[in-house]
Amino acid sequence: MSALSPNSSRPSNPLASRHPLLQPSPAVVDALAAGRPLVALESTIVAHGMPYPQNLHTARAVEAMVREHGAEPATIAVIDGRIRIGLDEPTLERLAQAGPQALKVSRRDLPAVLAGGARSPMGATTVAGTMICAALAGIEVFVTGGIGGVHRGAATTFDISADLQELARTSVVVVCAGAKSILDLGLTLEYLETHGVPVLSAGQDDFAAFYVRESGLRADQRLDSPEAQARFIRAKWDLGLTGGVLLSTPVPEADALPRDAVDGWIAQALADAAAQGVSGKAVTPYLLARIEKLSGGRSLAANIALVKHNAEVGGRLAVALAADRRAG
Ligand code: PSU
Ligand code: MN
Repeated sequence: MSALSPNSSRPSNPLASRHPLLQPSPAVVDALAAGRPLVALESTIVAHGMPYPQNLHTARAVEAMVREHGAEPATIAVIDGRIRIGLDEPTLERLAQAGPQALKVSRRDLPAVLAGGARSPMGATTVAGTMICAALAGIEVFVTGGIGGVHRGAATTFDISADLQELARTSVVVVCAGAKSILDLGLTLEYLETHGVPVLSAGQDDFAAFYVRESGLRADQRLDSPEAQARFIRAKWDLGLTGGVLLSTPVPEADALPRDAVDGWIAQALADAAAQGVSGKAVTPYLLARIEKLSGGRSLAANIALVKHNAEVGGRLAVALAADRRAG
């Protein structure tokens, strides 16, 4: 593990000093050595959010998009009891094929996939899980599709994603296309406000609603340029205000789905989940898969398009944040 690579004198694991369980991919090691900014990507979206092989193709396309905009992608997962920062091709393939057999890893689940060392189950990190690992690795920007939030009916189920609490405490920017209306978007924004999480929007005034561009709910502030976003983020963290920032950007117009159709699929998926008694961490993956079926795959195409767009926004932001730090 600690061997030097043959063609250089740099250590093979520059992240070991940050935490001994962090294991960067060779591409991430190279990016760190070159001073290229990193963008974290989650793995629950791969294992639990999309079917094989579209999940694998999407993961690759998203990585390529980040690279195209000047940053290095680092897909995060827990494999063989180590926190992988960047996955090489065979490992990404393994995770994509494992699908729902991989453990869905949020904050509370991290010990379960680390405690057994190499015998631990494979772990696909959620937004919360990925934020924790990204912060450990010193990565400031993280791109996902949609975040978890306050579920409809949370007043009785208490179902509020750990993603929101993580945004409150962990200093990483999460770029997303808002959240699906399987959630209560109004309550999700209220929760974020209570916990002091700024919600920025790029490209429109509204917080985005995943397959649909507008949610009817305003973000706190619209900041279209990566430079303006970077200044806002630095201003927050320079004040000692730890915690995340949510940056929402809408699905590209050409790929957005009709609101009425989406509302119908979501209502049906929620009714099916209730009839089946689905609960706990199974709820979100169940709803995602159900909506894909009900939409005849249209939701998947929109999902892929929006994640790629988020990767462009996140890649540009990572470059601007790195420049802002250098300008200091
Ligand atoms: N929303 C999506 N796609 C996803 C997820 C959410 O549109 O793949 C995943 C993310 O990994 C998110 C997790 O962090 O689901 C939230 O799960 P829960 O609601 O159980 O906290
Ligand atoms: Mn939940």
